[in-house]
Amino acid sequence: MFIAKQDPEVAHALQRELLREEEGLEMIPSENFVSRAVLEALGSVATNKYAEGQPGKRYYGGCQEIDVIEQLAIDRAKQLFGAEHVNVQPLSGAPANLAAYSAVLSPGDTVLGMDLSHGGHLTHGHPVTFSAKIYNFIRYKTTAEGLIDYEEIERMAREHKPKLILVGYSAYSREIDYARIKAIADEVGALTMADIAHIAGLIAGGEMNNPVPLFDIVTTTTHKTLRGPRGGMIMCKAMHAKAIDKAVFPGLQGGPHENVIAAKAVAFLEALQPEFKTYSKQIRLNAKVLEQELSSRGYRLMFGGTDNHLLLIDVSSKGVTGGEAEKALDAVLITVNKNMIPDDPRSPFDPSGIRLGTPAITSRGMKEVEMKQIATWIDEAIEHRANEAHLEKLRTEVKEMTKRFPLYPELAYE
Ligand code: DSN
Repeated sequence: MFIAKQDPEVAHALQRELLREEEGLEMIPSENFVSRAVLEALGSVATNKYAEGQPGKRYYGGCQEIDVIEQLAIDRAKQLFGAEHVNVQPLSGAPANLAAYSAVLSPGDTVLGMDLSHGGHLTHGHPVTFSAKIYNFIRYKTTAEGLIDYEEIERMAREHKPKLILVGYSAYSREIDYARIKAIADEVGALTMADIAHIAGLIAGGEMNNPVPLFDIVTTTTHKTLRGPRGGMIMCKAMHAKAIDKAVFPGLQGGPHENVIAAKAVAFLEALQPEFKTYSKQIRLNAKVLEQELSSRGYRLMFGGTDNHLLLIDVSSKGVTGGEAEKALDAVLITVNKNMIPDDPRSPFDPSGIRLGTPAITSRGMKEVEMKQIATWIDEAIEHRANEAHLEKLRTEVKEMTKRFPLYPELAYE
């Protein structure tokens, strides 16, 4: 590796990060492990090129090969999701959402979106965001049973007459009835938008409902269940194509990151293969096993369980905060994130829950039997969090298991 000679400090940190990813169990549901082919595309010469504009219509010369790459990414995404129009240039999920809003909304317009603590996302109108300063976000919540409250959405839509109704979540673990939302939107004359960042891979693999044929706009990241590079994408009906493209560039962004777009193209080709269906099915099977194993040990699962890749768990009944549970699991090389639960009485810095998921460990080839073992370790780590000897024993066991599922066998930075 050139980097080892030229910059040993960065090389060393990368080597340590590689080791951390290999030794541990990555269970943050928004993370995944890309293939070597995706890594190669990310580190390719396409990073050198400016290509503002669209394939075939650029503001810079020398874009002939970049056009081929970006068109491949667009065509493959269209095929994967059945989209009429795709823009692969958004730098990530938050800019994709902002571009989508600015394409179809005027300042002051009303948007109906899910409350963050009920499984929504910051960019769906949380007061700390820039978009909340521009648009009038009204936020709906889940029912007392923890499910999407379609009747309440209908009531709120009739009352507030939003220009846009937004679904798609970052901690909600259940299926979404897109047809029902579309019917509500049609009744009040609203546009529909789904943010499928978390579940895009499950939709591509045919494991979850696909909003793309129904909704006006669908945004996603490409690095979660879709197992591509860190980036964003917007799909829409042909009637919104021009507005979406203009909102991304020149509205919000400059030159697209064409190395990332090359990596998106590679990841989409991978997602079109039959093995990806098997992969996405296994993600859900694994999440189901964790659901059963953890609820049988007395953990309270929000939303009553999971239909997708993630679990939101209230750990307060175990006498710990989300932050304490995250730390206990970190100590045994299991990486999760602390997370708010619906109407959490605690602060976001140390909430009542943890959120965990199966996309990354499933990419390593782990299946039901490993999930049972992992559930035992999670429970033991939380229960014995003050017992360093016990934590050391669990760390050793985790390392022994992860060794059996090599991640990047021939990769080294130093
Ligand atoms: N930060 C991402 C997540 O972890 O869900 C969403 O943007």
